[in-house]
Amino acid sequence: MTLGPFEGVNAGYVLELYERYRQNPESVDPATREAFSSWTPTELETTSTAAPADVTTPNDVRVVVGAANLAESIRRYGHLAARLDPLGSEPPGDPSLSTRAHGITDDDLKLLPASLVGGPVAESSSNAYDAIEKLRRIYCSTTGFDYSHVFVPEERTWLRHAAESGRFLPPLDPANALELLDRITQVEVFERFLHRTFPGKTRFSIEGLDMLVPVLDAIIAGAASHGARHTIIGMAHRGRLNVLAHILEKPYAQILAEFKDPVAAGALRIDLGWMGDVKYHAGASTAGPVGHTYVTMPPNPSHLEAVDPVVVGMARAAGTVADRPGPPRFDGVLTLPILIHGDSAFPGQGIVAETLNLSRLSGYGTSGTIHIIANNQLGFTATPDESYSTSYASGLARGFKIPIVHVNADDPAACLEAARLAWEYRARFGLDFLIDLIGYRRFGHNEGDEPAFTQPLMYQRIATHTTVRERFADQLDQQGTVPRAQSERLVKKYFSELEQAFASLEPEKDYVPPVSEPAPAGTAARTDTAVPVDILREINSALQNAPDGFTFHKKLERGRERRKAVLANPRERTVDWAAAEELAFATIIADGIPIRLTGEDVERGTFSHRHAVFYDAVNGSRFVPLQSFEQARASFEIHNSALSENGTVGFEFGYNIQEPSHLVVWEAQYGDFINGAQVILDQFVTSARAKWGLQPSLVFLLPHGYEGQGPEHSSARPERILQAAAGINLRLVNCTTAAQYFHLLRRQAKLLQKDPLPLFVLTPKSLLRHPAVASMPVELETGRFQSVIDDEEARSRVKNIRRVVLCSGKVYVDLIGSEQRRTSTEVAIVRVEQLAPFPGVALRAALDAYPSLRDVVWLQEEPENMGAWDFMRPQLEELIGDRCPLRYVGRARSASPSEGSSAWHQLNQRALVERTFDLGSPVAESPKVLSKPARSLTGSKR
Ligand SMILES: Cc1ncc(C[n+]2csc(CCOP(=O)(O)OP(=O)(O)O)c2C)c(N)n1
Repeated sequence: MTLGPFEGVNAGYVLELYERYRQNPESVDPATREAFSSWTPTELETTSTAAPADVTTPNDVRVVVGAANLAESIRRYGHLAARLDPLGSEPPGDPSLSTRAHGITDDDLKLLPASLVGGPVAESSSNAYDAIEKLRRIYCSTTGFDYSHVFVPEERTWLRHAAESGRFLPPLDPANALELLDRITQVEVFERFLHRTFPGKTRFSIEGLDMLVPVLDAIIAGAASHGARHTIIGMAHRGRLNVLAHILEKPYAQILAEFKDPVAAGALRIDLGWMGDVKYHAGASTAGPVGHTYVTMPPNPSHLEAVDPVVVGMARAAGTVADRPGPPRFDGVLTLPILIHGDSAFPGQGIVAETLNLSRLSGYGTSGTIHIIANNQLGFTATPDESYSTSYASGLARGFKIPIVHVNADDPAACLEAARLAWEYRARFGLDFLIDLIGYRRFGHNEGDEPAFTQPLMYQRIATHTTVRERFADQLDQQGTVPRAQSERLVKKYFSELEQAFASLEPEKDYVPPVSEPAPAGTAARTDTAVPVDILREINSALQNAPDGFTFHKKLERGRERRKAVLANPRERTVDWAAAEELAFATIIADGIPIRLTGEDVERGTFSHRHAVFYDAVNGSRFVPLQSFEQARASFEIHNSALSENGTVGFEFGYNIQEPSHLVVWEAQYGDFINGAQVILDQFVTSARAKWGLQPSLVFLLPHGYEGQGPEHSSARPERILQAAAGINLRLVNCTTAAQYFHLLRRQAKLLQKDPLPLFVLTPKSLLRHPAVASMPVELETGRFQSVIDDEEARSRVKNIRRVVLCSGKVYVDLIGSEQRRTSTEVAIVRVEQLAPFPGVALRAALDAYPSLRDVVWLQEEPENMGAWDFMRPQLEELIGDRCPLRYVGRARSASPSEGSSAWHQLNQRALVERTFDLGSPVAESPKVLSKPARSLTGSKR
């Protein structure tokens, strides 16, 4: 055992150990015992320039241990005594930070060598006291370094050295100081101008956190110097306009035009489905690189933190190269994501934890996201005590081993040091970093709000608290660096810039609505998706080529044998759902379109049907056929996701809008769980086009169908999706055959450029392997996706048909497998494969084919207040007119999507089928259907 030159915590630990050994040699392990038998603690004196202390007596050991522990306490808990609040509140402090708490005095420290404290401060100190005082200035000043939770020694050592070396402090020479003063003047004057010009108008001023802008400048410039070419910033309302103006370079004229609200004068394009959004939600991109990097800020809904996974997904996509077969390559250096959080929202919103949890997962990492908490010490009216249970707003980040720097936003140099540390750490370790920028909020939550109602004392202090610009200008004036007259000239300069922009404003011209033109009608319907069987056979056979010596699991071998022959006979129903999906994906990749497929357990597939990834049964190695087949011309990536919906769907949405040329597919474990992502669906996926002119094309695979598995494994809640459907914002499909699925996926890939829309697919569960769902190879070679499928059997007797039943998905299979179907000659079953957009033309054609209709039935498995009924009803009524009545068959209105009992389920399914075919019973006259539970099934005797 070589004990080497000791420093800091090591010294403390070793000396503690040595003291134990001295008192009882048996209390340490044999190797340590042996080392200590020939060692004395004077070996600690290595590099000190101070008079060497002879540390050999027990009392000396106690003093040395005390000194080492004091140094360690300052490093670990110094942030608790740091003066982080610009408003001057007392820091909590910690007893372990006092010298006395360690049983020693300042005089004791003066007799000890500085090397005992260790780190860069030791090198310039004459003794331990001197070094400790320097540590106090570093750790207990206006910066609180909070990194002791970082477990990886290399990272922690780097952070310690970075904090203690002062290497990241900005040089505040005249040039730098003036530049910084100039910047914070620009930031402050912008807000003051808006305040004066639009009194009372909401702008969510940055004031109190003005240093956010120079901090962003420093991070972006630093990252660019390390090779970043694209910065993506996610942020909420606070300070957004200022960041848009000064970091994204959004012209003042455009922002001022938005304050004038020019929509009233004709910019509204409701004809294109565009509704716009409030100005502090708008996104922007720089027209060209700023320094060396482009900067983008995606639009953001009010839902705090919801943009977090979107930004990291965008960053992932921006750094991904996917144009070659195999897995895509990700280069995190190219893209820098920055997330600006609220101090109440960060700890409070679960999506933050979901996003942080993605940060180190393969397939989701960004090589480090820089987080900034814009900490104004309030959330609307709520205080920190009311907002979080952690000590700091940033507490959550500790669990993810993210280094944290708390910094007083009134100390410009400290803020810039934090920024420099952040990007250097990211550049070195490729990991997340968090800056807790602690300031205050000069006005109320918004500018029309009275904050003194709830925070009277705080706002008394704020009323007399000078701005960071004024403080810094004073400081520079006193130092003689920048005279006061010069700083006043800066204020005037920026006021006059804004006044000029305002005077020459032409709101109708300066305001540019981000409208997306819809594709010409019928684009999707005309899309050709057929693939000749010969080509499919070649691709299929290439997909079966496993690496030499690869051992498949025995049970999977049988499936692979079947898969080999899946296209053998063009007219045999051999193509099941999984085969159709794999062939669709393979042909899309062969067309040069990269695919990304993620979701919980997607590699195997929840229902053990996909097996897109094989593991060698002997050595565990991975084989992904879609990454290695010979015809591939683009990458394929598939990732089992973290157990998250809101976070992962947000991530995929971001990936999708950043890389719209990739087919991005997210699969729910069961469709029911998608409501965990309801915020992302509502605020981004289905409304992004109407609010922000974005054109997402994300695909959702949502296992759906009533199979007796209870209320949480039956319904993907199509009613929620349909409620959001408004013509040009999404497609919802519930298709019934493997061939339809094949054409649908291929159509989506082809529409990525021409007519992108999010696609929701209600996918089968038990039907994945059902013969009724399987298709013939020839169906892949001919045709295309059909939004409505007419009843082939009924075609020969159209005049006899009294009832057309319209239905969708699995319930169709229940109908055609029923006894009633075999005997009934008067009922035709028409499948509505696409629910939204409403396939009116195809449905009209189908209904027109039956001249003798007595009624049309909408059949669904879901309760009447769920499923597609509410969406279909008005549109079908309009389509059918007074030709015949429209009736409903389905479960009665219910608070829960399905029964919890499998037997009860079967009862209801049977009743559905019976009512559907029953042309004569009074039930057919009544829209209300379905049984109550039989007493025997409820288990109740009453
Ligand atoms: C998900 C969500 N819940 C509630 C709100 C309403 N709301 C808007 S701002 C705000 C306070 C946010 O506080 P903080 O995160 O500290 O940011 P600040 O406004 O102080 O900058 C609240 C509760 C919201 N916008 N989003």
